Amino acid sequence: MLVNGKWTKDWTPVQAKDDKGRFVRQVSEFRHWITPDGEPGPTGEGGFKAEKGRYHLYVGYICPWASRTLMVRALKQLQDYITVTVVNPVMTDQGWQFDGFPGSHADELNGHQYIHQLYTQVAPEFTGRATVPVLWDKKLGTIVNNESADIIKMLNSAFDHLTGSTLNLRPDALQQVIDEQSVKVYDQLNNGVYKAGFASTQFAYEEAYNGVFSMLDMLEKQLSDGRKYLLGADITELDIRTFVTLIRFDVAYYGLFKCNRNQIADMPFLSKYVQRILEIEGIRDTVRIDHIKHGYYSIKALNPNGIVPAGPDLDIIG
Ligand SMILES: N[C@@H](CCC(=O)N[C@@H](CS)C(=O)NCC(=O)O)C(=O)O
Repeated sequence: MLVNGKWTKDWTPVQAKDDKGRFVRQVSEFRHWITPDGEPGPTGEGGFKAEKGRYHLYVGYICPWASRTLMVRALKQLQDYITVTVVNPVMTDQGWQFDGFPGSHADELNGHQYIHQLYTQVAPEFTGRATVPVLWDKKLGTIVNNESADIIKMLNSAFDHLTGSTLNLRPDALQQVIDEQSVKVYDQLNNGVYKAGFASTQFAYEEAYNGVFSMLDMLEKQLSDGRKYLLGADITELDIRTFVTLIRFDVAYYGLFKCNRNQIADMPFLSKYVQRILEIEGIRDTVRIDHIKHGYYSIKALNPNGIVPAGPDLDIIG
């Protein structure tokens, strides 16, 4: 991580822990919003008007948080509006690096070698972890936002007047239920698998493991009435938040994070649901199993010898 703008090498995936050994995730720092007219959003400053070609996403295919921004970019047909750079999924002792892995890119925009250099370019005294995703403004040469929960919301509406997209991932009538369920899905599933993987006590691990599987059981039941998506016939933000963890589950979380009661492949409704979402136009391009596998298994604290498991076979990806 960065401390007063200087890279410190003792990177550990356990960002912080509480008195019971629970993993605690860092709060994001850059919280401006792109809006149709450049007016300020719910947080941060104004001046970030939606414009074609002005904004850029730095992402990793390994990363569920970054991947949800890629999913919304695809669903909202923003590929021609927002450009993308993909980092190398293998974590180095300087954090995320550009280039050097099939499907990753050099940083053509800013010419950096590492993601942390983007942060110090904008905030020379930055203290914190240099995470992806980063939503970058090419015009002002700055970070707009590095919190994927904000980014997926702004991409859902800020460009609609330019793209003509009518898909709404947060319809008014569902916003409350999306937000309520998202809190639980985040706590028990998205972040729950990390809490299991990075627990530093048996207690914290078992607590997280139980949370993960009670959520998966609940979601399996929710889908068992034949509905297409979690809240009915149409895809919403809740599906995107859920999918990014489900698609990484069998290949990374089941083994590396010890979430091993069963795989998603053993849950028929969830398996079909994952498949259904993968088949939506543009979504398969946001998923690279090789990045996910090599990336997670490069976390030295959990897998010191760096051996990447051969299995499981994932029929689902094709
Ligand atoms: N709150 C952030 C979290 C992003 C995050 O934790 N990204 C991870 C990759 S999955 C990262 O870049 N970690 C690097 C580090 O912790 O040093 C978001 O959702 O955008």
